[in-house]
Amino acid sequence: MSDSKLSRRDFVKLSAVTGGGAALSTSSLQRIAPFARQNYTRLTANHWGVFTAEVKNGKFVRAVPFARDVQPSAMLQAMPGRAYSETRVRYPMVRASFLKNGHKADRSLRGKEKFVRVSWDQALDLVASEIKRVKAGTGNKSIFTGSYGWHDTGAINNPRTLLTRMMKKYGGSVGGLGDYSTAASQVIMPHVLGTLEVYEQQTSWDSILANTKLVVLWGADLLKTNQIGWAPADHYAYEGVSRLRKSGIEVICINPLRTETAKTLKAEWVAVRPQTDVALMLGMAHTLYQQGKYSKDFIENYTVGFDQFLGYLTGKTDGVPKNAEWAAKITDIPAKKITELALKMADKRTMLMSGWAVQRAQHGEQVHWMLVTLASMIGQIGLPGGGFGLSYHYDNGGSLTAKAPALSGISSGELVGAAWPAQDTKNIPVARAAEMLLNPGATFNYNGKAYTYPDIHLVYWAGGNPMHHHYDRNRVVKAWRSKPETIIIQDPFWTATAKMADIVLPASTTFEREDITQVGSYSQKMILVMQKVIDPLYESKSDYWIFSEISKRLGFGKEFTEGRSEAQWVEFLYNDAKKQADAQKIPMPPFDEFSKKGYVEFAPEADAKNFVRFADFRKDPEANPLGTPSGKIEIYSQTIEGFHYASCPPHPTWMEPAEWLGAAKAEQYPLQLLSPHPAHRLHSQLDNTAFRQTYEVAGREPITLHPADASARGIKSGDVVRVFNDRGQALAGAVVSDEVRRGAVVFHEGGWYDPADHSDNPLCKHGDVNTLTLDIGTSDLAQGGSANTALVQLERYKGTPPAVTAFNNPV
Ligand SMILES: Nc1nc2c(c(=O)[nH]1)N[C@H]1C(S)=C(S)[C@@H](COP(=O)(O)OP(=O)(O)OC[C@H]3O[C@@H](n4cnc5c(=O)[nH]c(N)nc54)[C@H](O)[C@@H]3O)O[C@H]1N2
Ligand SMILES: Nc1nc2c(c(=O)[nH]1)N[C@H]1C(S)=C(S)[C@@H](COP(=O)(O)OP(=O)(O)OC[C@H]3O[C@@H](n4cnc5c(=O)[nH]c(N)nc54)[C@H](O)[C@@H]3O)O[C@H]1N2
Ligand SMILES: [Mo]
Repeated sequence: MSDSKLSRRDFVKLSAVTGGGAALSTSSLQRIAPFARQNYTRLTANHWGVFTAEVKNGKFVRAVPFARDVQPSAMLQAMPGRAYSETRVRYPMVRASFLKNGHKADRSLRGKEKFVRVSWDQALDLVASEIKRVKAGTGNKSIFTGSYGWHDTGAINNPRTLLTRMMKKYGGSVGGLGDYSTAASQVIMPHVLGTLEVYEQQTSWDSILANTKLVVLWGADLLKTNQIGWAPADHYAYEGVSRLRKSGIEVICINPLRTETAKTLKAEWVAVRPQTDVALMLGMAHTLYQQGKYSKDFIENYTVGFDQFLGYLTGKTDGVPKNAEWAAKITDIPAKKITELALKMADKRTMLMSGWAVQRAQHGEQVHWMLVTLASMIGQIGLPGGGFGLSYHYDNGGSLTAKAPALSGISSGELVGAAWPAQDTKNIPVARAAEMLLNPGATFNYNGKAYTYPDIHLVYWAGGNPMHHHYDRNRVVKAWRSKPETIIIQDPFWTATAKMADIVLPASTTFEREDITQVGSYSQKMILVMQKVIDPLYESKSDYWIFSEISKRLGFGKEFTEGRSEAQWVEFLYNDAKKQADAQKIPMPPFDEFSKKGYVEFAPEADAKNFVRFADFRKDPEANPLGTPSGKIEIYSQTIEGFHYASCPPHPTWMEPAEWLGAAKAEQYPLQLLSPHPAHRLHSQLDNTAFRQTYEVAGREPITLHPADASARGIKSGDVVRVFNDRGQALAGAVVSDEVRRGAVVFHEGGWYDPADHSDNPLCKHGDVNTLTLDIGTSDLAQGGSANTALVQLERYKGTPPAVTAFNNPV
């Protein structure tokens, strides 16, 4: 989609800032250790896609996208700047008083004091002795290695897996359960559909283009979020969206924000009030029921529990019919429009494409449950181009799946030793991490069982940035400054998390080591060697090297590495995949040939273009039942009924969230805070490059607000504003635009945290949205994070805004 508005605008803006070249200053270049003055190229890949790294005079200067990438991400231009960022952690570092007093050091000084450079031997000895000490004292269950995060790609250097592998060989540790992305849906969907559903291949784009008459983007921004993938992105979705634009197929965007995807596709914009999608869907479902326009055949043959749901829908059980008029009051969409939308969707072949922000909110479980219920009433699930899809916006869902072997990674391994009693409570839902640290011994519910939070004494985080990703920053900081005795961070950069640690281990970036990866989480179209581009900068080391060295000190170095170097693992994993391929008659060259070329490509399966999700179930639900207790779609779940959770009733239900525009609290904090994912970063990653100059406003993270909300506060575009609520406060740069609905503000996640002082409620000078979010679980069922359940107020910042120091190193 090389002609899309998004890409053209980005490339123009970018070349103005970077001159089309590398995003780094000459001064930073000069400080880098001298390399051989060599010119060469290397093929590699990371979350952003496949590219060739150009090296000039020993320096990585440019990432040139893979020739057949239909829409490379503009963010590729930030790659050299990522490698040479001034924020690189250059050496192993230890917090001054921790070096002196060990775990007895004053924890409240975290983030306040200097770090001292130590040798690798000293750092590794210290880490190993801390792990030994805690294990001997309070046991493996007081070591937290949840270590959630979007570290880079690679089957070998997956720091979270390597950390788990190391700790399993040492008797175990407390890990993280689920993710921040889809926590609510991935727990409820197995009850409803028998699959996680959020990570499933979607009905193909070809099927959509040939059959669909109406595409609904339900809180999904395909052009923005498909730039990156968990495995390197193949960008197939851009071809899909490009063809969709030319096809003339009708597109509707239901979103408080008019997205780039909506604009590119000239979609009708339905600016729903945030967090009220369940009410909107109920209003539509009521319309279809009342007018007899729903598929009785589908409901009867493919679902269970519609009758029990009906009592709620019609108001028989609670006296409140969930009709279009009822929904209009909650959603701020006129009843006529709700009726019209419902009838249109039932009338045409419709694909409901939903993103995930809708479920990253309190009661987030209900949204996709209600979407599946609505799609069931429309009755097109399993038909070409019809039904719903929860991953068109992610990992390029809807691409063509190749006939390819699975590339495995180094495994997290088997638990060794009896230190960890056999029980299933050792992992904590990832978004409950601060809660766990603050409330050891407290019980919580999760998916039908009650658990107890362990008492954590040591935290080891490698490849994630909790001081970006976790909600309610002041609360996380409080947890870190009060509870754990030891905090170890392993990252290439001085993130806010690293600044708040005791021991900081400098990981190299993927450009500085060799690895292997599959390309395209769904398409699986290639296996590729991530060739090393440059030598490790400063004293940084690969994650594999670091964990191997610590394992050695813990007494099981050989068991950890299985005697293989990273290069030997690349060959081993390739040959393992080749064994599967040979058995399936999929052509794969011998390793030497592969490693010379750099990649092997796999052809799409013969019928990939015709793939329709749920087609088999549709054809014969008895022969191909779903993995639910009934084998059918569960509109009412007896399993969930048995849990007796007020926060997650047994059928889709509209429940008011703790903070929304209809809450009493909206009088004090009248703006709903949305924190979607940034178009020009991967979470907090790349913010520490010159690339941020392409989106920053007044040197801060932008916040977008409606002209009426802006003028009521005397705010214009370019102003520095203070965003605040009872939990926190942050500065941001105002963007006034009627592309966000009134009453909502858009403040992307991932702006680097930059506290102005060491108080309990410091002003973030740069714009970390999680200073303002609410740290509560989605419900007792999934305990996901509730990013989008937050109200704020906003004012023009008076006086001279303080200088941003987020990208300064603490040494
Ligand atoms: N308000 C709000 N908050 C959110 C969200 C939201 O929608 N709103 N979304 C949530 C979601 S869905 C997610 S997935 C999380 C993301 O949260 P994170 O995944 O924690 O965010 P990243 O910024 O990607 O952090 C990855 C870290 O890994 C480091 N890293 C990169 N490569 C390597 C490597 O090779 N080795 C090591 N050791 N480290 C490496 C990076 O420098 C970075 O610090 O954020 C969540 N937070
Ligand atoms: N460029 C880029 N791409 C990414 C990422 C990134 O950081 N940067 N992160 C990756 C990761 S880890 C994940 S989990 C996915 C996230 O994928 P998503 O969760 O789908 O992405 P978001 O941007 O949070 O939200 C998508 C849309 O939902 C809308 N929305 C918010 N609240 C509501 C609401 O109440 N109702 C409706 N109808 N719409 C609403 C937002 O305005 C936004 O346009 O993206 C992945 N892709
Ligand atoms: Mo995510």
